[in-house]
Order: sequence, then C-alpha cells, then structure tokens
Amino acid sequence: MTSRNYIACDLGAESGRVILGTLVDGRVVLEEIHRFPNGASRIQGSLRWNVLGIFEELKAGLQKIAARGVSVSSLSVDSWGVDYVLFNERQPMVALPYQYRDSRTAKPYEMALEQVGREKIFAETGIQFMTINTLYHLIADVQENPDVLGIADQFLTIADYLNYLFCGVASAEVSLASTTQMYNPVARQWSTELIEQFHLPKRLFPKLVDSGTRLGPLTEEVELNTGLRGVQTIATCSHDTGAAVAAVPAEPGEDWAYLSSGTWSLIGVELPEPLINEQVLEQNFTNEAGFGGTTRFLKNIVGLWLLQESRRAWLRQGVKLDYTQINDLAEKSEPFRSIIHPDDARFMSPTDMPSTIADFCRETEQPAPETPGQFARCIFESLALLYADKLDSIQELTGRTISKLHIVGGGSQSRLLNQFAANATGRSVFAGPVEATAIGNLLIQAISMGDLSSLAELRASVRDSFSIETFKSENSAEWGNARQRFAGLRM
Ligand code: LFR
Repeated sequence: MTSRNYIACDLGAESGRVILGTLVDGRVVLEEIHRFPNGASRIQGSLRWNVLGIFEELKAGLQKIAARGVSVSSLSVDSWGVDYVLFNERQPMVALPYQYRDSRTAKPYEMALEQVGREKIFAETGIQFMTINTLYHLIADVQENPDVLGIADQFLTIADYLNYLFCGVASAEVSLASTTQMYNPVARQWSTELIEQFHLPKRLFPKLVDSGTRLGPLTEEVELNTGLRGVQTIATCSHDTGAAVAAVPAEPGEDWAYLSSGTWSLIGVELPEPLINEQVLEQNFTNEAGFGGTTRFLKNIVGLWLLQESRRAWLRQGVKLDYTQINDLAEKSEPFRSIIHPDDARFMSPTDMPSTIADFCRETEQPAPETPGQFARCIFESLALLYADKLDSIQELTGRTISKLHIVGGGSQSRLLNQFAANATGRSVFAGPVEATAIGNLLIQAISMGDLSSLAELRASVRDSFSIETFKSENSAEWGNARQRFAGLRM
C-alpha cells in the first residue's frame, strides 16, 4: 500500500479551508483541518480583501498538520479569480487589494470598450466581458492610483500571491492568469497588444507558468512559523474553478457539461482549444485556461450569491436559517410563483438582495416573494432555468450534444436545485463531489509529484473515491412552460 499526503489551501469568497488529502492506492481521502470565514471589508467607500489575515489562517492550518507529525509531499493554494495584490521587493503589499465587486471599474470598463472595442479585446483574450475582470481594475489603478502603481514591482492574483508567500517564487499560473482578460490563450502569453493599448506598466506582469508547476520548497520563515518541513509548493490550478473542473468525475467523451456551483455558477464544457468567434463574443462566453492545456469554455452565472446575500439580509432582520432549513422551506413553497432573470445586472452587487428580487418581480408583473421559502424557491427555479438556456447556447456554439450535466462544488449539496437542474435542462444530473476544488488541487499535486499520470487518471480516481448521486429529469411539461415564461422575462 502506497500512501501520500498533500495539502490544499482552498479559498472562496465566503470561506477558506486547509484540507489534508491522502492518496492511498489511487483513492483519495479528505480531511478538513482548518476552516475560517472570508469576506471583503467595506473601507472608505471601497471593498477590500484582508489577504494577510488569510495567510495567517492558512498557516494556522499548516501548524495543525505539522503538530500531527505526518509527512507531507506538497501544498498548493487555489482561489477565486481576477483579484490581485501589488507588491515590491521590500514591501509585501503596497495597497489593500480590491474585491472584484468594487464599483470602481464602472468607468474604466465603459472607456475600454469604447476606446479599443469589444472585438479587439475578445480576439486577444477570448474572455467574457464582466466589469469584475482584472483588466478594468488595473486600468482604474493606472488612472486613479498612479502613485501606488509607481512603487509596485509586480502584481500577483490571490492564490499565486499566497503561493509566493509560502515559497518565495512569484509566478502567474495560467488558469488564474486567464481570468484577468489580459492573457492571450492562443499565444499563451500576456496580451502585449492590450498592455500597450491601455498603457499598463509592463514590469508588473509576472512570469507565466503551466498548471502543475513545482515552484519550490517552503521558505525558511514559513517552515519556522508552521513547523512543516520538506514540503514543495505547487502551482496546481490556482483558479478554484479550474481545479474544480479538473476533478469533474466524467468519463472521457464529449457528451457532458459541468456546473461548478458555489457563490458563482460556472457552466460549460472542456474543449481542446479556445473557441473565439463572433457568436461566442455575442453570447459572452469565455475561454479560461484549464489543466493540461485544455480550455474551460464556460459562462459565469450569478449563482448562489443570490441566496447567500438573501440569507445575510434575513440575518440582519434577526431571521437565522441554515441552508438545510432554507432548502426545506423552498421545497414546501408554491412552484413557479415568481421567477427572475439571474443575469440582470442589478443582482451583481445590490445592497439588499431580497428587496432587489422583489422589485424585479413587481416590475415583471409577478407576485413578489415574501417568505424565505418563496425567495429560495424563486432563486432555485430561476437558476435552473438559466442553466437550461446556457446549455442550449453551449450546444449551439460548440456543435456538441450534451446529455449529462455534472454538478460539483458546495451547491451540489442542494438536492432540490439538482432536481430542478435536471428538470429544466432535460438532462441527467450527476451531483458531486462537493469538494471538487480541493480535490482538483490535491490531485494535480499528485500528478506533479509523479503519483498520478494524467487528467484521465485523476478523474478515474475521483470516480473511485466519491459517491455521485444521479437525478433524472421529471415534470417536463411544467418546466417547458416555465422555460417559455423565462424567455419572456428578457429585459
Ligand atoms: C468562482 C470564481 C469564478 C470567477 C469568480 C470571480 O469562485 O473563481 O470562476 O469568475 O470567482 O473571481
């Protein structure tokens, strides 16, 4: 029996975790060692991340592992996309990093599209247009914070930055680099064209590395702080969605799509190459870099953010509900009472999610939800309807026929949403694993360390290690009507 240990530091917008993964004869076993809440702070009218606080929490997790005396081969950090830290040789950080939902990109976004145009930006990057993208944040820095930029040597996206704090090697892993909308997936380089057009300081752009690159051992400082020794730092898929897609337990073939479900819903397919054309631009799909040179052809949907923000609003009113209770309430609520279009821009960063949802319903002449159960039912049904729409677009854009939808990530725990997704899309849904991101992170480390051989073997290991639940499509007439109603909601 051979057994190897790896550590995944998995950072989401809501929480961070340190997970110990053990690979025993090709099967992976997970243990959550440390979990901590995460979230942006509102400071001086802006939204910022406390990245050094995250670093301390990750080290607390590493200390717990060191205290057990287990031998660990390697570790790797993954995180959400687009956000970045500016630093120089003497200063670990020259400004507090912005959170992607900060409104400072509104003007730079308009300006960039006007000046250079969607066609050019898309042809260079293949990335969907979202105001959250790094490109518009960096333009905002050039315009509003030239003094801060002036003292920065480099930027690094969040997971790459934390890998750098662990091992002292600064590099941009391609999956995370691709989320910036400044990476050219065909040239496999930063887009010199966009760097020049937008007068972005060239020196800030870090060296690019492939997914699965061994960066180096922990620094002496980190070894001393944590008690961990002899551990390699690996840039796996630094982008959480990239790691999650790597761990989708699909059999080889072209008949499946994935939905990585968490704060965001990322729905798409894995392609051998980027798909960059007019139709893709028009439908605003994206080509993010995946493990092993693959392309994650997908679409960002606002996702469970709708529910997370609603839950926070209810909490402010003294109504405390966990997700199991919310699911139960949704299940008991009237079907299709009101539906929203999750793509509507108002849902991106509202100050009060339930009243924003209620407003949408009133404006579209539907009854506004009143109870948490009604809100949750409306959110789940609306998300499922949008998944169905996007699957149709994916088929049309790629020419593939999709018969299976793999749902991974925290959102796959909602059996109700899984069933709705099967009903709305008319496909079989395969739910799990919940921890796909951490698993992808851990098993890409296993590939880098020579313990697994390929992406196909990685996926086989996920299939062998975790149970996957199947949901068959039901109530097709009812959902067909709902899809028509949903199509009429386009605003
Ligand atoms: C999911 C995710 C998405 C990215 C969004 C913002 O956690 O990484 O893939 O578009 O967060 O960074």
